[in-house]
Amino acid sequence: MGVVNVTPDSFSDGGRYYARDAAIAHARRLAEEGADIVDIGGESTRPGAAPVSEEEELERILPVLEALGDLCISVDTRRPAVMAAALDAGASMINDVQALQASGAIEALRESQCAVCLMHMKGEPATMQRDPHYDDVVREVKAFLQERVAAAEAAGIARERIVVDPGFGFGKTAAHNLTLLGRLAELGELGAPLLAGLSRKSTIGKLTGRPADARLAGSLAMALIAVQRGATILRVHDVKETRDVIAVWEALIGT
Ligand code: 9MG
Repeated sequence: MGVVNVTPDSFSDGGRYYARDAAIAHARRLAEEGADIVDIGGESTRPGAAPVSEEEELERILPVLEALGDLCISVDTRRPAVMAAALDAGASMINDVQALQASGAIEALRESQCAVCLMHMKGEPATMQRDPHYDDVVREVKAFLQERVAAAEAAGIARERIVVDPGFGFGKTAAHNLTLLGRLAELGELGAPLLAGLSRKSTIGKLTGRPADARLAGSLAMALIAVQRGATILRVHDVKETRDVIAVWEALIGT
């Protein structure tokens, strides 16, 4: 899954794809590099990001989505109205960092056949990194995801449509993220495909001392570890390089 942020203030690319044509060209480049899914987002969820209205979010993503009808597009949104509009415009997947907890979110998806990513986040984006605490981060994230899968299924979203994600960096310290990565296989017990988004995140910055635009090597290491522990979808900025790493690993496990 390649990332396209149609935002002026994303942590990872600093707004380079905010303009419609730049976002479309970037999505096409990621698909050519081997992304099976392109994840388009119009709201930055990094702490401190400026709030965006529903209208603005729609204005950012819909023109991009409409120009990419031939690709498998995921839309990263927390808003039911944006989910519904994105599905009308041809999105195949909704990536919700709030795991369909917003009122009306489940209903927005129920009648469609789209896939949905249910992600764990502790707290709200603006404040989630203020001293997050867990007794056992893996157990708590797993219990949350289990509950959200059950809620989605009970509301009529078939299990085959659901992907789960521990939400690296969303209300988690670097130590929490490393524990989750190390024990990622335990989340495989939920029986849903596992998505991991570690690309360029601050834990890599903490481990390597590098800024977001110099975290490629760290991101590739994280991606490989995630796949080895059961992730089947990687949300990444650097598709070509990630593909190469996974191809080398797959050649080895195929021997
Ligand atoms: C939107 N977004 C930013 N980081 C993410 C992650 O790790 N997972 C998912 N599903 N979405 C993310």
